Amino acid sequence: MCSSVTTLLLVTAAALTAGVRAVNVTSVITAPRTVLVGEKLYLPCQAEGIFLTCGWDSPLDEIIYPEDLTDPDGPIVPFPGFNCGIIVNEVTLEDSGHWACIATVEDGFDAQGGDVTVRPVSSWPGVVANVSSPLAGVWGEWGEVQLCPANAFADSLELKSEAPTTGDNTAANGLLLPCRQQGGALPTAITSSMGDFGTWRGLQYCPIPEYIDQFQLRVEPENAFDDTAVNDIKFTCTHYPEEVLSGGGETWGEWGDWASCPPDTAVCGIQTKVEPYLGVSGDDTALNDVRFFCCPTVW
Ligand SMILES: [Ca+2]
Ligand SMILES: [Ca+2]
Repeated sequence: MCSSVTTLLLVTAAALTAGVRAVNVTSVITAPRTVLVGEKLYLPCQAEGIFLTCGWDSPLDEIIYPEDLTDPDGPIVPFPGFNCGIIVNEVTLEDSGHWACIATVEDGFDAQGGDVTVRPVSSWPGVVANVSSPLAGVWGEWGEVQLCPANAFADSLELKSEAPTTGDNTAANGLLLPCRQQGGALPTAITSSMGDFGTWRGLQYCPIPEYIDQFQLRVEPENAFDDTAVNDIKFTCTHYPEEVLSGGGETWGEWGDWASCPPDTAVCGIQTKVEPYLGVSGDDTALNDVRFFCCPTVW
């Protein structure tokens, strides 16, 4: 017993001497997060290096150790894939406050955490802004506004676009936005209206647990030949303004400026402007404009 403690101290001392932290805790709660009563609260945490214990310190100042959570049907279970992570299956208002993942060493600890706010289900404040691309096509009609469920936001996007053809081109035709609750579930997806042409270009995801908060459209101006209006979309996610994701559409036209949700909000709804099919002799354009709705991520 004496020798194992000695070994641990020696190894810890060696790690410190080498300029390496003996333990390094990483957690994805780096920004405030809101969840609704009854949702799951995902608390991923990974501890690397030499540590004695690790667990989550709750707002009630109880430390919950994943290794103690042996009942798979219990109210709190270990988070698979994370050595120090836990999942609270149904949050209550008492779970509001600061959560910190803590790993202890012989002479101290390392911790990472963030604030969680739990709201009653009825308190969804709804849309606070809508944002539109400064550059858009001139044809079509606005479709219905579709909103994510309460406390859910678009965390990914898929573009439907028609690859170049020798006939009448339409390029971008529509968008699909999966909505993810801050509690983690993927309950639904929203689209507003869509054109009849094109193929789905693959879902582009924000880094978990972020949401879409900015977009720009690539639009071909009206011309004397074959019009296509919207061709492609780019977007960025909360806390990752430098990481630009692309819809993978067509390449006619120019990129417009960014349309950005206000601070501490993210995309929770969509409305599209689509030109209805004009028949075999018409010059179709399909998708012409996009409007995103923004809801507060913390309230
Ligand atoms: Ca189009
Ligand atoms: Ca056309």
